[in-house]
Amino acid sequence: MRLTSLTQVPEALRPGYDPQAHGVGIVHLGLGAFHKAHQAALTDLAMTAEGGDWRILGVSLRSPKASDELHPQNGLYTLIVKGAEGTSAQVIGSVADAICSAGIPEPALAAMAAEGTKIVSLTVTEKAYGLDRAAQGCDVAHPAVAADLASPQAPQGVLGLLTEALRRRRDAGLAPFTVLCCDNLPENGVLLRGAVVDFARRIDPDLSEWIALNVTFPSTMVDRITPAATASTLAEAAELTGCEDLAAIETESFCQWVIEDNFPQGRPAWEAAGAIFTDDVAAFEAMKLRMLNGSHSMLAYAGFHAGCTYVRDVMANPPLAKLVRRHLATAAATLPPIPGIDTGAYADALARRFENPAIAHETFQIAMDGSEKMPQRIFSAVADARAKGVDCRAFTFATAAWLRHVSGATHDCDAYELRDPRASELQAMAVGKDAEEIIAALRGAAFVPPIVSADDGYWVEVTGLLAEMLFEPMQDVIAREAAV
Ligand code: CS2
Repeated sequence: MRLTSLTQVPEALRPGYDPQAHGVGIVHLGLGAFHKAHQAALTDLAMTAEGGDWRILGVSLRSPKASDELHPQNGLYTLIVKGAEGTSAQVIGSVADAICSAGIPEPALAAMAAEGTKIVSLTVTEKAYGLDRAAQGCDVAHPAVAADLASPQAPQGVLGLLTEALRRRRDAGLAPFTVLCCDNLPENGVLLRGAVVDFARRIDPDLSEWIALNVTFPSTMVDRITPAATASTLAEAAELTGCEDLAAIETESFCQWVIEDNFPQGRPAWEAAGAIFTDDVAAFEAMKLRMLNGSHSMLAYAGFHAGCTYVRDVMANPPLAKLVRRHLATAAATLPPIPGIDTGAYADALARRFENPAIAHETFQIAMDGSEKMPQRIFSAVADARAKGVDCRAFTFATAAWLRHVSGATHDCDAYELRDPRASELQAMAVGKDAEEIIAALRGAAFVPPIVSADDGYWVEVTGLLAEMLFEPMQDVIAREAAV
């Protein structure tokens, strides 16, 4: 097939507006597949519905791969949507351009400080924030935070970039931008606000006060299952559009965005794209983190070690699928009621999404960064479960499966990379150790909340399960667990 450029895509697949006629109003930090499938796609729909200068300058913080792919395509890319109703493709026009700030922060800072920029949004994953969650401030031991505190005018990390750009705006007499965190963290706006205000205080107390008084950090809940793009994604995009596209991505049809409406400088008409604006994002976020993400983490660890490459393989394995259902029900039982939400129906919908045969979502991908994910996905639910008398077996099972993964080798001794910012700390705790030793070390780790660390009954159960998982094939442990 002879492929053309994306600018020549058939009319029906083009953005519903002329991208060039719209200015940039958003700088996005963390230009990955998730941003392209979620916020950029919804901004595209919002501009189709109501216009506005809301195009996005995408910034990758670490690798130039995304900008190398998107820049030559004028920011255009194909979004392939795979649902029960079939597969469709659409070219997204909301990304105006893409740059990489690694080692050269100036263009990103200049864009964030530009008068037209009203929003800086972020999807940088949990580990990039340098959050000290206990104190809700910045973690000065985090390498990017420490480096940015030492040279605040040439920042590399998100706290440094946000703070320096806000300083420039204040000094230029410009209104601040709204900071929109779109990562899977509880009350993500509140957490990020605390970290930025604390970071700025360490450099310039007046700036910190100006930020605290003038900058809004709405919290959000974001949801769309988006696997990393592969060669087959690009081949499918070429087939669907007739165009060559190095930046194509694929995602599910489900998409949810719950946002606190606090944008003093304005925002796109995201409600026209289906976003929900509410004052109570925290309740939605807790539900999503504990149910979707918590069961995702459990099934990623247990599934990967039971030979399931993709989430859909887990759901096709009856004992594992039963444990996913158990996890969803347990997580739901820890939540306070949310008006208008039936958590049973939400659990059913999640199971169907996980089963989606068209989505190849790797368990190994979800297994990444466990030490950054377990606190809000599993540990935060334990205290509520105890208070409500909910059986914690689903959580002890998930915790043991995560610790099994930390060993870095399968039951058949195939080694894999432990992808976690605390990989060396975790492996020092776990490799060559027995279950008791691993648990004793883990209970002292800073990322385990004290109330969970002190729960002897919890750890007795984790120890028993981990001992089984260290000695037996994971499939056998799963089969026994599901038979209960
Ligand atoms: C997943 C999430 O990789 C992970 O840890 O649990 O990325 C999940 O797919 C998204 O939050 C879905 O919205």
